[in-house]
Amino acid sequence: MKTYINPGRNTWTDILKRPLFDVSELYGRVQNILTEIREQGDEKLREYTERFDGVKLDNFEVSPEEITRAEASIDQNLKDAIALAAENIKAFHSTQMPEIRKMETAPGVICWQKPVAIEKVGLYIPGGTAPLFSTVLMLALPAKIAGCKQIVLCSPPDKNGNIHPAILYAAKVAGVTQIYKLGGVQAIGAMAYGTETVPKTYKIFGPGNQYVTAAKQLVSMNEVSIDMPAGPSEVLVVADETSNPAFVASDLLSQAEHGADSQVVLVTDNENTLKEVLAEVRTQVDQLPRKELAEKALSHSVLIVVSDDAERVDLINEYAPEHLIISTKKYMELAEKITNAGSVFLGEFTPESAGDYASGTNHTLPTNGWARSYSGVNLDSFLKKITFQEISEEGLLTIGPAIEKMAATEQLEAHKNAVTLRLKQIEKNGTK
Ligand code: HSO
Ligand code: ZN
Repeated sequence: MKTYINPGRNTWTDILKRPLFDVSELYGRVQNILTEIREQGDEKLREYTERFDGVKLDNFEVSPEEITRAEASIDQNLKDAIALAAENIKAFHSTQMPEIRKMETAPGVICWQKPVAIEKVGLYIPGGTAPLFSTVLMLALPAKIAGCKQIVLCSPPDKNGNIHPAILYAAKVAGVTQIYKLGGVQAIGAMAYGTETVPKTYKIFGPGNQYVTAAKQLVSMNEVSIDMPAGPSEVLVVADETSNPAFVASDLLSQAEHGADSQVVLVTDNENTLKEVLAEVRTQVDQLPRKELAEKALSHSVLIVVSDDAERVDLINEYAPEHLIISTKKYMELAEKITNAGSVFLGEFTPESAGDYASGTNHTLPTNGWARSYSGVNLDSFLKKITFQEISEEGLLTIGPAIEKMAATEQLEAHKNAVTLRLKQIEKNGTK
């Protein structure tokens, strides 16, 4: 890990550069696979599943018997943990349902906005070294609360043609309607275009490797929408002399163990805290089963001392971390000044893991600086809002002349006429 003591502002961009995540060089290959899936459907899904996942499948859909078997194989403690997490995620996301508020913008002009669920959504859950069944809860529960009718989930099969039982169980708990054994580009293509087996969806959510990310970007250009641009996971922890160095180190490492391209950043106001945290990171990383991945992530991570309070705030906002943990004494003072971050964790007993699993907030968050303009996944991500308006004769008398004038200035005569004709009739017949 590199350390910096009061680096000049002009060096911040360089110091805080994320590991490169440009998938555009994959576009050509990924687009070819997508085109084949679009044109030949299931046949190509079968071919690519055999090639990339090493398993021949006649049927991609997970059967009710497989779900029952998965459920039976999961121990009660895990079921209880999933139940607790699901309750909190449901509670938090339920409060996000917007109310319909009819309002009169001018006398007789009534406008309102109605949230309507996206009818069909596609969720992608990666396989691999860590089966992220928690992500199933983070995506499917809000989809259910929003009222999405079809919640399709794809996750790659292992060599025996199975999906991890915890993923299947979480999908059942969260109300996923169909589960398919499909990974990578095949899964994204299937959910974007639809095939004989897999229904077409309207918005695709979820993390994935570089191929999945490239596929999501490509299909979002003309087929479906996607949750947000993806990049490697990251955390920025702010600590001072009151912080517990072991806690801080464990937070840095919990993000570092996600993958070699994860990035972790420590920001503190003094050199002593930096040294203590670094020593703890070294001790703890040695004991991790995923030590190798974590060490790779640490190799491009940074520890920074910024003595000036205002500068510290500026540096954090400039970096726009996906996760921001503030373990300083006066954490609320700093929290109020945060303008760019995906999710903020306050005080020394609020680890990022809480938000990753069970506190109720969503863990699908903007990475790579996208927190400057994107929110993490929330109920809104599964809704669109339709506006309605109802105008009375009185209402049109109030706003009509302004519309006529504006339309004429834009030289859009038909627009103007749509008002003029009605105003003339009102003039003739009077208002009711
Ligand atoms: N920290 C990850 C989410 C996750 N962590 C899932 C554990 N499981 C990205 O926000
Ligand atoms: Zn995590």
